[in-house]
Parts: sequence; C-alpha cells; structure tokens
Amino acid sequence: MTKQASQQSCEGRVALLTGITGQDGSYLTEQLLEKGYIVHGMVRRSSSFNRARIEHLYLDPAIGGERLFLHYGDLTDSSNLNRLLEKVGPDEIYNLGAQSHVKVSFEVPEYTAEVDGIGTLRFLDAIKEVGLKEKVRFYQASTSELYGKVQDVPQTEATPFYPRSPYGVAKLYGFWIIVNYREAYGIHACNGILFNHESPRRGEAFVTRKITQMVARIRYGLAETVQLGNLDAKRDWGYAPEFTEGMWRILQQDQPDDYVLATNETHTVREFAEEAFRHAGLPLHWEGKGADEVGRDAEGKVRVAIDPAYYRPSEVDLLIGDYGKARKELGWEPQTTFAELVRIMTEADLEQVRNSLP
Ligand code: NAP
Ligand code: G4F
Repeated sequence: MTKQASQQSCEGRVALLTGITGQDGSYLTEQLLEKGYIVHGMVRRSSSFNRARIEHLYLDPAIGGERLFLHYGDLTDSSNLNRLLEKVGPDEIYNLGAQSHVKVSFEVPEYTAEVDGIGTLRFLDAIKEVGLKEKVRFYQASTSELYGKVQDVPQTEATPFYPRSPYGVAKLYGFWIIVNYREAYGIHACNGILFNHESPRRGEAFVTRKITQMVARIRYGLAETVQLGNLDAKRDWGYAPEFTEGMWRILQQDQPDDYVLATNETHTVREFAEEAFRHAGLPLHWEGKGADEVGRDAEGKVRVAIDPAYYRPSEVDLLIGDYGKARKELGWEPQTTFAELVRIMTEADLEQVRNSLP
C-alpha cells in the first residue's frame, strides 16, 4: 500500500489508544496522525507529569485539542471504558496499556492480571455492551513472553505457549479472550505477538535503555558501572516505530487474525552491552563467571557488574521470532539491524547527557 493511498483511505477515521503515554503509544499516535486519523488516548491520573513522550504532539496547536484528544481512564475501571467508548465511537482500538515490566509482575502479580488480562476482557465486553461490535476493530498488544520456556525455535503463530511470569500468564488470558470474542461474537479483534522492540523512548527500567543510558553517563564521567542481571538471556530486538506500523497493518486486513512481528535474529544481553560500550568508544572484555562476571574497559575499569537482585524467579532464556506470515500477508518486514538499533539508542542517550552538562 502506498503512503498516499493509506492517507486518503484513513482521513477522518477515529482511533482510540490505551497506553498512549508509553513507548509504542507515542510512535503509533504520530503515525496515525500522519495517516489522517483523529486520535483519542486514555491517560492515567498521576501525581507527577507522565506525558513527555506525546507532549510534542499535544502542545502543537494544530494537533492538541484538534486531532488529538486525551481522556482520563484506567483499564481497571469498567464504567470508564463504557463511557469512553460511547463518547468516542472509535473505528479502531489499540489496546497498548499494560503493567509491562516482567520482573515487576512478580512483585504485583494480582494487579498485573487485573490490567493485562482482565483489562482486555473489560474492553471487549464494553464494546459488546455499547453496541460497537459490528463497527470497531481491536488490536491487542500480545507478546513473545507468551512463548516463555520455548517449545520451538524460531517461534511462529503455531508455537505452543508456556509463559514464565505473572506478566506472561496475564497476557496469555488477554490473547485467548481476543480469540474467544472473535469467534463467539464476530468482533474484528487481532493479536499482534510482538517480540521485544526498543528505541530512545524505551522505558528506563528495560535492559536495553538501562544499558544505553548508563553507557552515556559512564562516557561523560557521571557514573562508573552499570549493574545488570542475567547477561545470557537472548532476545529478538527490533526497532519500535517499525513495529507500531505493523500494528496498524494488522488492523487493515479484511479478516481478523494473529501475527508475529519479530526480526528473526537473537542476541544476548551481553552482546547488547558490548555493542553499546563499543559505540561509545569503551570496548569491553569479560572476566569471571556467573554472578562474579565483570566487563572491563581498556583501562581495566569495571563497567559492567552483576547484581543478582535483577535475576528473575523464572527466566525466559531465548526468544527468536519467525515473521514469515506478517511478511506474506501484511507486506511487513523489519529494516533496522541490531547494530543500527544499538547505535540509534546509544547516540540518543549520549546526546541527552551531553546537552545536560553544564
Ligand atoms: P510502556 O512504555 O511500559 O507503556 C505502557 C503504557 O500502559 C503506558 O502508557 C502506561 O501509562 C499504560 N498503563 C499502565 N497501566 C495502565 C492501566 N492500569 N490502565 C491504563 N493504562 C495503563 O509499554 P510499551 O513498550 O509501549 O508496550 C506497549 C504494549 O505492548 C504493552 O501492552 C506491552 O505489554 C506490550 N508489548 C511490548 C513489547 C515491547 O518490547 N515494547 C513487546 C510485546 C508486547 P503510564 O504512562 O501512566 O504508566
Ligand atoms: O528488557 P527486559 O526487562 O525485557 P523483557 O523481560 O524481555 O520484556 C519486554 O519484552 C517483552 C516481549 O518479549 C514485552 F512483552 C514486555 O512488556 C517487555 O517490553 O529484559 C530482557 C532480558 C531479561 O532476560 C532480563 O532478565 O534482560 C535481562 N536483564 C539482565 N539484566 C535485565 C537486566 N532486565 C532488566 N529489566 N534489567 C536488568 O538490569
């Protein structure tokens, strides 16, 4: 589909997003506005400002209050979801809102289930209750964490699930309730099974961004060492804006279906750290094993150390996705290589730290 064609066909369509303040929500909002959509986003009340990723859009007088509208809400509040649907009457819904941190889900398992699992059911049922089931298309942010203790390498849409965290189990409920409401009530509901995707807007507690932020601080003498957990975990890391474009493509299909979006490449956390430090001019060499392993720079200074507090009670050791179905049916293909992704993120953090220096 050409960009012009997609812009024409989408002019004036209405999208409703949960998770609009997150990494994916911010990129998807930019892309939908670019395609001519009117975008409504759910935001949570917070005692501190949490809209930095979409501020540039909202403060643009041609966009904020004209084509982009924000509404208070929460995936734990059914009456709010009903009201929002009645008020907005969306053509497309992107359910990106979630307690999205895997390690944190071990600390707040019940809340994670409420938001990531039951929250999806609340939304689908609200669509049915307010009479939007014929009209609306629904995208669910499913995840490669569903594969957990992987049963196949690489993972496809046909690979059995084996989640390894309260987050993964909550998202498993979300996945299947989408399939159930599609089959039972004919709702045009789709799962995007997305493998890890990163960017300079990635939350600072996820390992990639934690590394690139700390590399920048170390490079400018503001920190000494980054403390990490499991360096051996392998992830299929892609570039977030390409994945949000894939979400939109999933909802443009005539028949609702579920799709894997991935890069079909996998790298360890150790490799990510190596590449980021190398890019900042601090190549590492490794010494020791397990919790005693360290990464030293050329001068012998310890730049990476292990803190077992970051280990997870149960780990997902290896993720690598086969996006063949998305390539064939959506014409979707990732463009950004692993090295390019690490470069983009490291450069962005180096620049941020440089600009903050006196
Ligand atoms: P993120 O940056 O952590 O953003 C999560 C968003 O959800 C934020 O806007 C957050 O609002 C909102 N949220 C949290 N709890 C909520 C609640 N109770 N009610 C309503 N909204 C709530 O996540 P992301 O990386 O953009 O990921 C987007 C979605 O894709 C998530 O569902 C995630 O689980 C899923 N996913 C992500 C990846 C990935 O690699 N990024 C891969 C597969 C699936 P606040 O800003 O107020 O906290
Ligand atoms: O960056 P992470 O926290 O991401 P994780 O657990 O893969 O989850 C992300 O991707 C999922 C898709 O597969 C999403 F569904 C989910 O919402 C989220 O976006 O951790 C990646 C790996 C893990 O194996 C972890 O044990 O990095 C390892 N790790 C090592 N040291 C660390 C650290 N993770 C974090 N967060 N912090 C560390 O210091």
